[in-house]
Amino acid sequence: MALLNILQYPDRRLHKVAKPVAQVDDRIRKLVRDMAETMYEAPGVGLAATQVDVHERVIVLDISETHDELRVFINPEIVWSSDERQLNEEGCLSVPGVYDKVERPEHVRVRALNEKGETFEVDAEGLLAVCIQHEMDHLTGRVFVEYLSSLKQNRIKTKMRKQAAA
Ligand code: GNR
Ligand code: NI
Repeated sequence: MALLNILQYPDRRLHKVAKPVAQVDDRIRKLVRDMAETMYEAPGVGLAATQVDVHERVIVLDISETHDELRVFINPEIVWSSDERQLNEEGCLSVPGVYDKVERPEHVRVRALNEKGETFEVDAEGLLAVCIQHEMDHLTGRVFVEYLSSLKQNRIKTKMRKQAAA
């Protein structure tokens, strides 16, 4: 097991687009274990491979209070999303200390591979739906602050650069 370094916004590597995993093998299973350890230690409810500078479509999530319900999504795709929207306060391990409201579909149906390389689908709503969409955005190079006004984005960039320099 190993703790991985989490890239901090604004870092251009957070905007790279992840490639699909070609084969779910031991290398991917080790990445999943290390990402889970990094997420629990942070602590966070989710982590995308992009955040640890690995540009492959891998996500780990655990929204349980007991931190014992790890969910792994490899090559996730949203196969359906609702017209209904929800407005939720989001945060991100790559933008620590920043929280703001983002509107997203309330329900999504996601198809992905598990750690054994088997296809599964899950219907998600509420916080799970928010987190899946937040993590899938990371895989396409999008950080949640990009949904905010450019004024807010510039303030966040300035604040993060000051924190990084301190
Ligand atoms: O830990 C996290 N909490 C969170 C809260 C609301 C909406 C999304 C998230 S994801 C975040 C961890 C993270 O940055 N994942 O990419
Ligand atoms: Ni995030």
